[in-house]
Amino acid sequence: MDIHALQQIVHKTRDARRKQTIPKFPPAERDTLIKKYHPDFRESAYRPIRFGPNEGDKTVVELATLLEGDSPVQDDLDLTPQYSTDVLVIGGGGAGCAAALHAHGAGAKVILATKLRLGDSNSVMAQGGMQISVAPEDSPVTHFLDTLKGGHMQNDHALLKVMVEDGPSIAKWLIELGVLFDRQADGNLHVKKGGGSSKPRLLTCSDYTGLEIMRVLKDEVINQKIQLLEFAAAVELLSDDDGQCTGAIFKDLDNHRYVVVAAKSVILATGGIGRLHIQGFPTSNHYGATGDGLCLSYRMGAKLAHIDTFQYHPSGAVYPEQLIGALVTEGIRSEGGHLVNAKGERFVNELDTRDVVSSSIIRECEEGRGIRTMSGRIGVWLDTPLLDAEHGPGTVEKHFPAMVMQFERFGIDISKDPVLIYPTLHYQNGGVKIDANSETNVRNLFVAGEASGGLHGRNRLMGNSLLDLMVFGKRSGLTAASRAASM
Ligand code: MEZ
Repeated sequence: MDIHALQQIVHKTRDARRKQTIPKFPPAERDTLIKKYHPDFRESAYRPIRFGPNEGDKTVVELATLLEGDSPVQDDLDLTPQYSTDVLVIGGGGAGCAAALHAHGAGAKVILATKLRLGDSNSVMAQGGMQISVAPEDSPVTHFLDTLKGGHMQNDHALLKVMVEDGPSIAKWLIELGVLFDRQADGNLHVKKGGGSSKPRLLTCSDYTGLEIMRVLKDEVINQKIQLLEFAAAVELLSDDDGQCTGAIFKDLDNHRYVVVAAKSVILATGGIGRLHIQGFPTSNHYGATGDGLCLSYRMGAKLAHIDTFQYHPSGAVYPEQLIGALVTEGIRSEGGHLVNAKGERFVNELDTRDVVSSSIIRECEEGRGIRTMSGRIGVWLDTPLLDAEHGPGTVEKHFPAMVMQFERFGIDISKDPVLIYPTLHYQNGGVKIDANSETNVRNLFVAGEASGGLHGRNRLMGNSLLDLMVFGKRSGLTAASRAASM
């Protein structure tokens, strides 16, 4: 049967599904599912990674191979710096831009180096919004508690406290810079509800929130004339005799020469690891997401937190082939989109936390209730046309224009037909351990954004990443600048 014939089952079963009540997973079943389908899940709060083939844990071995890899830099490399600066920011996504802008604003000389071009990052691909407690019925405390619950109570409390408390001032900063968040008819910010959150808290720019934020941040970095080194892949950090970070070595991807940058403080904002396809999963990540920050800091002796946990976003595209792994925003489930198996049944509360929803999709597929494509991929349906059926024609097009365009290129109209989805490797929950000012245990080495770990515990809630980038980008930028000024 071709994919279009298979899609018909979703349309045919819609009325019955609307009446169906979705059982909430009892805690016991939930835990069993998480453990069964997420072999990287651990109960303990923090378990240092142990290396070695006897560990029997594929993720650990994959990580060990990455972290314990040899440095590409030869011992006799001339370390005379070609550039020197107060603050060196490595990474041109949301955290890197925020860090560079704040350090520059505090008077530091800043160089922003990035492996690809300014803005090439997971941040531009963030679709569903940014969690900030701005609604009258909400508060940073509620945001704290929701995030703690979503993170299986393993979040670093100090980091989480500053993230939720700094949130409202970050919204103000972004609006002043020119970010066009969605608004209600009365002009107030429009906040939406997202998975795992008890209150509406998502600030959105339609379904391209990250892209809009990055439009503004990139412009600002350019307007402020912050010095850029593009196509510069960081391959090693530098340190002095006291073990303090003093700069980095880059490989210029144009001419393959090494470039040495001396800096009083260094901020790593290199993002995640999805392109390494941990456990063989497809990924929603951009091509630069290869865990560079983890390797660089690990080789400097930085501590890691929760690095054995990754987020598999429930809805990665499965069809067409060209979109495999691409993100299909959680926003669609937040607006009421059903997940449907081959029998036309719902099988999970679509707004449960991502680890639970992903686990249950994998269960449906493993137990024979998945839908197979002609090329042998498997997935379940996300009933996107339901939104038009429930809220009126044009709803999908109005609220998810980027998603509509993404599928339209391949002749698929998501307001008419459901999309096939399967979990996709989306986010590195853990990373380099930092304090509330984003500094690691290596003095003058700061890490911000997805490369850092601890804040989200073992499972990140939708929309908390964009806020993380801005809060810790800002904190790292300000602290690195004041540290440099004191030297
Ligand atoms: O925070 C995210 O990962 C997010 C909002 C993703 C999405 O589904 O849109």
